[in-house]
Amino acid sequence: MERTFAMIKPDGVKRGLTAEVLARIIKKGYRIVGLKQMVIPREVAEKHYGEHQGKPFFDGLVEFITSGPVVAIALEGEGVIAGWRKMMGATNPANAEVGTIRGDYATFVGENVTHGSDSPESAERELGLFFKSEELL
Ligand code: YYY
Ligand code: MG
Repeated sequence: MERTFAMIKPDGVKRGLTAEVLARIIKKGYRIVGLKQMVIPREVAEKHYGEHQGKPFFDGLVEFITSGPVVAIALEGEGVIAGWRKMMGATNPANAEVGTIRGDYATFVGENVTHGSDSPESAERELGLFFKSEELL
């Protein structure tokens, strides 16, 4: 069964969207196999977003993602990697369809509420960065 790494980013937690995002995941039928609220250490944030190192938004992105608590989530389900990306909507909320999380709850690309792995390889890598195997039930 496929697994992915999902996250409610600091803006989502701060704005009280945790329950709304978790409710959408649960109602969709994905299984939550790991869940924790945490402040991401800078080294972990830099690894997590390693593919964006050197881009103009990288420093701001690391600053933002470490700025407050996030909710780290491990999800399991049929086609969950692409399915969770679809539920989130486009990276830039201006392009995200109404009905998606980013389409419904965000206006600015720098604060777009949620994260989701974009491939099986990044899912495995990101789950390993955020969860020990014994934390996944
Ligand atoms: O995977 P996803 O979050 O949809 O987008 P990425 O292209 O991986 O970028 C990661 C993260 O970086 C994005 O969610 C917001 C931020 N970002 C930005 O602030 N400005 C951009 N031009 C592109 C991305
Ligand atoms: Mg990405």
